[in-house]
Amino acid sequence: MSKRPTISLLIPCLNEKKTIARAVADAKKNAKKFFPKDWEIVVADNGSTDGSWEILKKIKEIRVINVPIKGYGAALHWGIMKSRGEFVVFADADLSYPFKNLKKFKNTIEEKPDLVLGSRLRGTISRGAMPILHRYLGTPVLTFLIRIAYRIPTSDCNSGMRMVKKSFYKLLNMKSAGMEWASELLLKTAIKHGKYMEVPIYFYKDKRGRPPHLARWADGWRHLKAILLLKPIFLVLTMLLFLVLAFISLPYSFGFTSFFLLFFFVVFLSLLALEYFSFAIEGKPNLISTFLNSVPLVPITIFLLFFTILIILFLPDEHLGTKILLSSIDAITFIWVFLIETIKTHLVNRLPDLK
Ligand SMILES: Nc1nc2c(ncn2[C@@H]2O[C@H](COP(=O)(O)OP(=O)(O)O)[C@@H](O)[C@H]2O)c(=O)[nH]1
Ligand SMILES: [Mg+2]
Repeated sequence: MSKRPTISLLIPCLNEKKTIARAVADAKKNAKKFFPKDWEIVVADNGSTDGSWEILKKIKEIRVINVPIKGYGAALHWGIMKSRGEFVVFADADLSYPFKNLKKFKNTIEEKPDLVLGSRLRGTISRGAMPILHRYLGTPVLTFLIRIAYRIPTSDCNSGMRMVKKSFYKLLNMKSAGMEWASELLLKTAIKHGKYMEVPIYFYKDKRGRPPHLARWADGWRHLKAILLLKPIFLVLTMLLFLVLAFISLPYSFGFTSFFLLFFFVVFLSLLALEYFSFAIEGKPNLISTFLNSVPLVPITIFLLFFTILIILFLPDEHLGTKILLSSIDAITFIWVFLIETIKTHLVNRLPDLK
């Protein structure tokens, strides 16, 4: 096998027949210019059915990988794991991130970075390239949250052009297959104290003339969830916030107090479930999993249910609010115990797959 190249240029592709050939040509031109004889191009195709695959098969000097799982994160994960370069630079197939940006990434290599992010917001964004909502709301809000919570000096957390050191990437134990893979990569770099750098890049309007794959609200929510879940302290803070709000609203409105109390309870149970779930998946016990494994959850819940039903029965109807609050707490507890018990039977104590 030939010598390992310094750089792999990776392009994720799902149904991009209009632009894929030009994207690969742009990658090739700039790879030759900035890394003569020291590059490879990898395209991670996600089961394109529009003819992209047929186009790719005809192009020389590239490697096309068939990714069996759907999702932007899956495509990039597969691509990075199959890349041979010491560093992997990736960018969309829609011609929005020109590969002339490669020069900036190249200049960082001597500083031995683990992750270099191409910042559009510190670079040059051409007219109409980024929807107003993303440029002035979505990306800045998520970026701000990540900066304060993870202490990583990022200016554009959603950028789709980045360079990662392959040996570092392998340590990250990545999980997300969707767009939130991008947040996971950034956050885990912060958690693992990887060397993080940024370079300003050019960002153009994509040339494919159809809507992006990105589902704005669903993907935004998934990014936010990734940000919250990688640091459970956020859930603790949210919980405390609801408790404070419940306390503040107490003299004014029983309705609001109940509302905040219920949300406090929901976040609290979510936190416990999350820790239990991570124990079930990773197999490493934590404080909460040890506790939940040692208490008889089902009998305790049944006892609590009876107890509250009695209160609801015997409390006069003027206390309708209290009755509704208690019923809601019961219902939530019931769902939660059901969830935890299902994790126990289906994940923790499941039968092995015997062939
Ligand atoms: N969303 C999505 N993109 C994929 C997938 N597989 C490959 N891609 C590629 O990932 C890149 C990013 O997608 P794009 O629609 O441009 O997202 P946006 O730039 O965030 O609006 C494109 O090159 C897609 O072709 C997939 O399953 N889902
Ligand atoms: Mg794009």
